[in-house]
Amino acid sequence: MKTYCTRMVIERIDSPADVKKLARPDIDTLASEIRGMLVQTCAVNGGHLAPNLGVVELTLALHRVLELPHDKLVWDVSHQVYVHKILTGRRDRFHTIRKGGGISGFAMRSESEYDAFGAGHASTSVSSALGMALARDLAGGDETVVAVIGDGALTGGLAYEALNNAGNLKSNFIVILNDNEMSIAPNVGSIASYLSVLRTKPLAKLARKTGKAVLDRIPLGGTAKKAIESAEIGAMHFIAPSEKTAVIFEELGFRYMGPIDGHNFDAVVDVLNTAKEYPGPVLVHVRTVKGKGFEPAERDARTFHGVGANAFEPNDGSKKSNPGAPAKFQDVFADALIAIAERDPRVVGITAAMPDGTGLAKFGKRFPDRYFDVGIAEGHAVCFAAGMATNGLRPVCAIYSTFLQRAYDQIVHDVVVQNLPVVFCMDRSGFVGDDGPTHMGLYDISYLRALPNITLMAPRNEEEMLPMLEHAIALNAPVAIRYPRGSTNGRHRDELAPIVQGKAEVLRRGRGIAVLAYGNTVDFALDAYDALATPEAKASGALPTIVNARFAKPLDEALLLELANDHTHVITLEEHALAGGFGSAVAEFVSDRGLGLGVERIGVPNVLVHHDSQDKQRSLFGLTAEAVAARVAQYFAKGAAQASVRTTS
Ligand SMILES: Cc1ncc(C[n+]2csc(CCOP(=O)(O)OP(=O)(O)O)c2C)c(N)n1
Repeated sequence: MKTYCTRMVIERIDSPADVKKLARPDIDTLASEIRGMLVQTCAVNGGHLAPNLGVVELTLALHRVLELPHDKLVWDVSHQVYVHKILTGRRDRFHTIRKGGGISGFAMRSESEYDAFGAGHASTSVSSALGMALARDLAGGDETVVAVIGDGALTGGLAYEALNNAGNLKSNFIVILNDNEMSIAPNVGSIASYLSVLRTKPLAKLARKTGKAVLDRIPLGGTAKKAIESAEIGAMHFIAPSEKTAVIFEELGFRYMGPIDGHNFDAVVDVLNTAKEYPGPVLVHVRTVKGKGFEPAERDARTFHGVGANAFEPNDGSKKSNPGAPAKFQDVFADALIAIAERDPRVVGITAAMPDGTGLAKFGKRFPDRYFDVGIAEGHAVCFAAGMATNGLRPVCAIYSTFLQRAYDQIVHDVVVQNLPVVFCMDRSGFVGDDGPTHMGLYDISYLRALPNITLMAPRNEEEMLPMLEHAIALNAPVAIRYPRGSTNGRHRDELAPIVQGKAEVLRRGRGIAVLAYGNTVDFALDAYDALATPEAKASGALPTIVNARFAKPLDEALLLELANDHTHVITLEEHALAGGFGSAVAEFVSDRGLGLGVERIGVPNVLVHHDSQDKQRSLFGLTAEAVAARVAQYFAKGAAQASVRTTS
């Protein structure tokens, strides 16, 4: 009897060399097996499903043509690197992606020699790949260097700085523009419109007219030529030489090749082989469909750009509901901003390509004329806001803590130095969970606290968002408000004291030790208090003071002076780096004033925080009710021991 090998093609792929060995029909089988693995894994672990489904053939073609890891392949943002991971010896660990201890959802140099450059933020690929190409030239090397950048990431200014430099340096390297017409939401701006012109008419028509002559001059393989000649396979057209000046990339000194159907494996292989041989910088424009091969993701690439763990059914893409889930900070922020904007026509909202993640899309629906998505352009967003503020508006920039890092000089030079009333709403401040170190919002207090004029605030829970935002807009000066990913545990909903500039709120009065909590850490402090408040503790008065700090700048110095009267210790809590954070501000004041207070700071020491659940990340650094309660209990136990030593001696 004949036996058949039922081993899947994907099981034979342990390195890019195995992709090179595959018979051509096996490539199609492999593509479909990879898509199956992507859907099944993202349904459980969450992740960037639609971007990865869109680059399956492109990645396979790159692995077929390049000699990895000798050649260098750089992925922009690198959220679309899953297929590359599956093909580079990480297939067996793919089920661990984004889980604590598992592989990262982004490219990481420390994870694999095939990850030439780490990323997580957009628009860095052309610069870093160009740097690699120049280093190769200086060393006399021969490796091919390729950057893959999406049309969304191409809205970021850094990419243009690199293109400008590359055209001048004339080093050999390849930029692949993966054009799927989407950022997370539909791509915006004139570059997006320009690409759509390039993608189709009138250049395509023109190319068809002159196509044969053009093709004869381009050293393409047979498959690509046939594909172009038949003009049946997607939009595969080359630009006629006479039209080259109309192509911005040619103007910048690149040889432009495209647009190519990025799902046509053979055509992409041919074009890559051509680009590899071409002297000087080449830009290959491929068109892909975000979510390709999984109908729900093709239909709604925006939702399937990034999905949470266990968020959809892998068989039909239907959403798994999470009844009773508390409103997220991003939604609470959007509602608060809308409420304020209803009363104040000066208020406008700005997002840098994150309309859904920041909640600002909802504001945009209510106030389409006062809503601005500027693309992945945080620096521009901030300077644009500064300009608006000079002309009487009250711009609110909704930008994640980590992405605001991109705009630091604009914050300093354009907003703070001119003391302009721009409000920064920094979602995803603190631990972000499964995205890992590139996305952690752990530095904003440090990088903002050094600046004059600016006020730094953090709501302890969702209910404080509206009054804080009102306060921020009324201040008529730069303000930054930080709040975490998701929501607080919702257990502590005491009545709110009015927000007063630079004033903290004392929530529980104790003695000896005070817990000064900033932002969402107030809940951990209150939980700790509840756990400590036994009848004995209440009777002996061995309970801490709990403070909702509200402001990291200006600090409530009067409260610290007052606490120094009947407290010997303070513990500070923050979901932030210890260096330069809220606790540092407290320690500086205590030291400068020579107050007799011991300061213990709980936060993140000088280490990278890797992907895991937010809860695990919190417990790793002692930001839990249990850890805080244990520290306070230790303090009182020590005090009691000292008291008993005193009384017995
Ligand atoms: C500086 C920065 N701002 C915002 C983001 C959030 N972000 C991640 S992917 C993405 C869209 C990228 O679009 P594109 O490059 O076209 O890739 P696609 O997902 O469409 O393949 C955005 C805005 C980021 N990673 N970096």
